[in-house]
Amino acid sequence: MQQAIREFVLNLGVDDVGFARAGDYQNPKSYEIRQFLPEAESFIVLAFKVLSSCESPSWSVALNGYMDLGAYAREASYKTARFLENRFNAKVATVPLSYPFEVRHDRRGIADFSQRHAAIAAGLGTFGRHNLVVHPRFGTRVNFVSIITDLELEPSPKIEQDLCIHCNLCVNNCPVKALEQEGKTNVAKCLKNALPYSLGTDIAFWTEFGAASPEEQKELLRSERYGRLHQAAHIGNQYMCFNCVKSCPVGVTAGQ
Ligand code: B12
Repeated sequence: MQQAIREFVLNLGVDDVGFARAGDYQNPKSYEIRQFLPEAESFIVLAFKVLSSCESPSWSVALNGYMDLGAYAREASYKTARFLENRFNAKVATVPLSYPFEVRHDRRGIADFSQRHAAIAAGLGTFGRHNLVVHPRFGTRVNFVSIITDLELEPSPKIEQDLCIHCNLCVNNCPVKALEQEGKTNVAKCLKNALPYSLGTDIAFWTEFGAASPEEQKELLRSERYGRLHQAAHIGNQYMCFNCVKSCPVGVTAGQ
């Protein structure tokens, strides 16, 4: 069964796949894995190499590479889940690459499930100094999605070796010094810089709009700021910084 799933996933063009038992999923801030699928026994993590075009000097091209990855990952996750249902009569729960997640006042900006912890449990990498998962072949340039299932799958061996080379380039290249504290990204700093057109900016814009005169309101709606907010609302995450990923030298030549 394991081999059939691996072959199916790799034949879709997914770059790597790992397996873990439900009990191996550990994250104190996450919901319990059985909240997503009460019969959960195992989970499968798919790894997607980030396109080299994500390092384009053109911001729109770089972001488009991530959007391509997101669209493809969604399709691959759905196809894999359907394969498990059809072939093995399995129950499945697909967990998103990024959004949606529950919006709650008591867990602001925290997703329901951690793809990074799932990837590590499934033997797909180890945490680096930038708090991202470093894959043995693709380094930092990799994203993950998980599929939880009631199938009993043999877990992949975990990676014991530290894959981060501790060069500190990610720390030094972070424009807002969000990685100074080892093991903890300063989320507020990273968010403000990497996603400057997210909810906080939206609220600030509309607060200013509400207090403005009709003429000022017209100007605000014609502004570049509003244009970027409007676009972000359509495309979802409008990332403007990729420095911690781009500066990582681990696995730079893999799969390019
Ligand atoms: C929210 C989120 C962010 C937030 C917060 C990041 C963080 N350190 O938690 C922001 C917008 C800042 C962000 C930035 C980035 N992210 Co991000 N992000 C996520 C997302 C959607 C959810 C993370 C989460 O809440 N997990 C669930 C909780 C239970 O587990 P946790 O991760 O251990 O918990 C963290 C959060 O709770 C967070 N947190 C705590 N309090 C608060 C408060 C607020 C307001 C926020 C926003 C977060 C937050 O801090 C915890 C410890 O890190 C995941 C996808 C996923 N579902 O895992 C991708 C994910 C972690 N991100 C990813 C990537 C690639 C990035 C960026 C490179 C994107 C970019 N272009 O800039 C940067 C890297 C920043 C860094 N070096 O840390 C990848 C990582 C891949 C890898 N190789 O490891 C993931 C796994 C997406 C994916 N499916 O592949 N991200």
